[in-house]
Amino acid sequence: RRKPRVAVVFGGRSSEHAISVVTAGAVLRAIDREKYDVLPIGITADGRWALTADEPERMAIAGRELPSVERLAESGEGAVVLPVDPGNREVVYSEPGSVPKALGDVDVVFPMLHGPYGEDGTLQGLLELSGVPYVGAGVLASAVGMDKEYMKRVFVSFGLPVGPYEVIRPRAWEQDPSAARRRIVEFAEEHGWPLFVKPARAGSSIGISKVEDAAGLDAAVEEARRHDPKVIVEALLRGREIECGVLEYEDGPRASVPAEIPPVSSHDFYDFEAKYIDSADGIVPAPLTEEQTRRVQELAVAAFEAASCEGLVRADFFLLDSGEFVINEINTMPGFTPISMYPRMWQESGVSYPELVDRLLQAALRRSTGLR
Ligand code: G1L
Repeated sequence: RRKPRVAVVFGGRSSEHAISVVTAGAVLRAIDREKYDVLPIGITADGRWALTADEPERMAIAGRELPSVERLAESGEGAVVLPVDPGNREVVYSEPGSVPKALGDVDVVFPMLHGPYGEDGTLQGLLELSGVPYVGAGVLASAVGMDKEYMKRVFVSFGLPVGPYEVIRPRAWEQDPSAARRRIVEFAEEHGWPLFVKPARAGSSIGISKVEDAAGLDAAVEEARRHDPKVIVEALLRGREIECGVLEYEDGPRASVPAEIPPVSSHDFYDFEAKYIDSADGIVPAPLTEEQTRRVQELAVAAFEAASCEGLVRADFFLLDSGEFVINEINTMPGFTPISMYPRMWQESGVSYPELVDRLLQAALRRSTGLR
C-alpha cells in the first residue's frame, strides 16, 4: 500500500458522543486524501463499533442543540449521526460494548473518544497491545491527564506552580465523613470560600459544584461521588484564565500563541457547553506582555514534558493578580473543532487546521518505529 491508512475512531457511549462525531467530521474533511487513506470507525451511542461511510458532510447536527447520548441510544438515532458504510455490511456493528475483530489493518489511529475508555489511557493501551500507532497522548499521559490528583502531583514534582487542593478518598468519606468534612472546612478557613468540589477523574465539567459554605459541602461531595468515588477540592483562584497549546514538532514540543477565556457571566464557571461550543468567546492572542507570553509558553511546554505527553496538549492556567501563573490542568484531548480554542491558538500561530491534523499524524507515524 502506498499511502498510510488512518482510522478515525469517534462517537462512543460518552456524554460527548455528538461533539465527537462533529469533530471527527471536521478532522475527516481536513485529512489530505492525496497523502492518506482514511477509514472512519464510528461507535454508536449504545456502544457498537461500525465501519462508517466516509461522508463527513453528514457528520453534522442540524441546529445548535446537541442530542444527548441517552436520547441517541434510546431512539437508535445513533445511525443518524453515524452514516454506516453500505459497502461493508458484514463488518458493520459489533455487539454493544465489544470491539469488533475485523477493523482492517491500519497504520495509525486518530482516537476521538471522550471520557472513560477513550481518553483515560485504556483505548491507548488496547492500541499498544494491537501494535498500532495512534495520535496523541500514550497510556501514562492519558491517565495522568484524566486524574486531577495525580496531574497536580506530577506538576508539583516537576516544580510547576499549582493551586491549593485536598483529596477526599473513597474510604475516607465512607468510613469517617465527619473527619473528612472537618479537614475540608479547615482547608476553606485557610484558603477562603468558595471551594470547587470535583470528581477527581471525569472529563469536562460534569459533577462539579461551587460551594459557598460548610452547609453546602455534603451535597457537593455526594454529587461529585456520583461520577467518581475519589473527589478533589480546590480553592478558588482569583485571576485571568489563560490557555496555551503545545504541539509536537520533529525536534520537540512547541507552544502556540496563548488565549484568554473571559469570565462568563451567565454560567458559574467555564462549563461543558462553553468549553466545546462557545469557544468562539476566547480571545486569541491573549492580551499579555511579551514576558507573560514567554512565561506561559515555557510552563505549557514544561507541563507537556512533565506528564510525558505526545502529539499535543492544551494547558490551562490562572494568571493571578500577583502576576504569577498557576497551572490548573492539561487536556490531552482538547476541543478540536476548527473553532475550538486549541485549533484557534495554532491558527493564530500560523498553523492551519489541515496542517495541525497532518503534524499530529506525522508525529504518530514517527513513533511507529518504537521507543526513542
Ligand atoms: F488525537 C488527538 F489529536 F490527540 C486528539 C484526539 C481527540 C485531539 C483532540 C481530541 N478531541 C476529541 O476527541 C473531542 C474533544 C471531540 C472529545 Cl474528547
